[in-house]
Amino acid sequence: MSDRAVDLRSDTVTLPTPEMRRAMANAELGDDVFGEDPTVNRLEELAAERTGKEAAVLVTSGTQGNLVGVLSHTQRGDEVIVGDQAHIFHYEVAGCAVVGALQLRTVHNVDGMLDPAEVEAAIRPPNVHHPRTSLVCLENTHNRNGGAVLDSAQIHAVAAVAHRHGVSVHLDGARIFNAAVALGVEVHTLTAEVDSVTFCLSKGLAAPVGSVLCGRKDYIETARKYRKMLGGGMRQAGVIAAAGIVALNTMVDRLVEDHENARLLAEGLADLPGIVLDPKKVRTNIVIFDVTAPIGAAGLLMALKERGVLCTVAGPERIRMVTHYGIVREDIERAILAARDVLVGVAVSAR
Ligand code: TLP
Repeated sequence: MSDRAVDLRSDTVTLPTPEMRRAMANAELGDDVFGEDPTVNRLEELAAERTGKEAAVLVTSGTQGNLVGVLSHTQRGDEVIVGDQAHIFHYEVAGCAVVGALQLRTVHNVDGMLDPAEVEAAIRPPNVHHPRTSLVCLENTHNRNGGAVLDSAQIHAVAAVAHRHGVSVHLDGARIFNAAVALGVEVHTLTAEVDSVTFCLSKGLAAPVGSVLCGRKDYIETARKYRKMLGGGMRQAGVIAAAGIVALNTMVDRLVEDHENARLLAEGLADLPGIVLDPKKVRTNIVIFDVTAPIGAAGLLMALKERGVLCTVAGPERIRMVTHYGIVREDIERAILAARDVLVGVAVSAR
């Protein structure tokens, strides 16, 4: 058995493939702020094509992509509707409030979905006292909802309500390729109804850096200004884009493996004492479960770490594990064995 840690903290820990490293070393470069990096331009064209949008812009991260994406749809003082479990709401350092002077209004997230009727009720009618509702944000797959997947009908249902009221829709599609693979559809079928989408190259697709924001041509022109304002004008960024092109061309189909490993992990964990988890809900590469055992989430995380298995805490009684490129079936078996070792020990000593 290998001594290497089984790192299930995130798919952000993935390392670039040998083909990516070669492409980075050999990339044709120019100054991207002048629009002259041919490799960035190729990546942006490819990203626009995959998402079915007119244009795209390479950004430094998912967080920058969402912030630039939101700013490009809104004015200071507007209100943005997001799910109460959205990454934008929980993990993006209140960028919308700090940089955009935007008010976020939350509606319930259930299995990654927003209830269209609740969204409609949250859209403000014109009134001198109200902020203007200018945007609704969706997330697919949904991180805090355990990698839940939205299909095109669900996205359409929310987008139809927003558009009926003249409100735009931004999709945080950090893991949209996982959603597409889980559903067996092309990404553009999931992005057809949204006005903009951010997706990440540096998660399951294993590129070292970068995300892409896609949308209409004029919208992406606006986004380029906000990207520059936020320090995202990256000059010879073709070294990053080169890996991104390899990611899009070679790393999408293999996401199936990550999903199978996640399901296997969930099935193995669900049987253990003190774990509450429905493996049927695990459709992509994120496994989130509750720990009812007295050890708690922080205690389980530490005990697993001592056994060479790394994960993250998602709440006092909640753990997250993420499968990715570099995690193989044997790692999943090791993780399950380690969790069994800890939790069976806890159950026996509690008797
Ligand atoms: N998520 C990270 C952490 O921030 C929690 C992770 O390990 O999952 N949207 C979604 C849905 C994300 O999961 C993330 C990253 C982002 C946006 C932000 O991307 P980065 O980390 O590139 O800024």
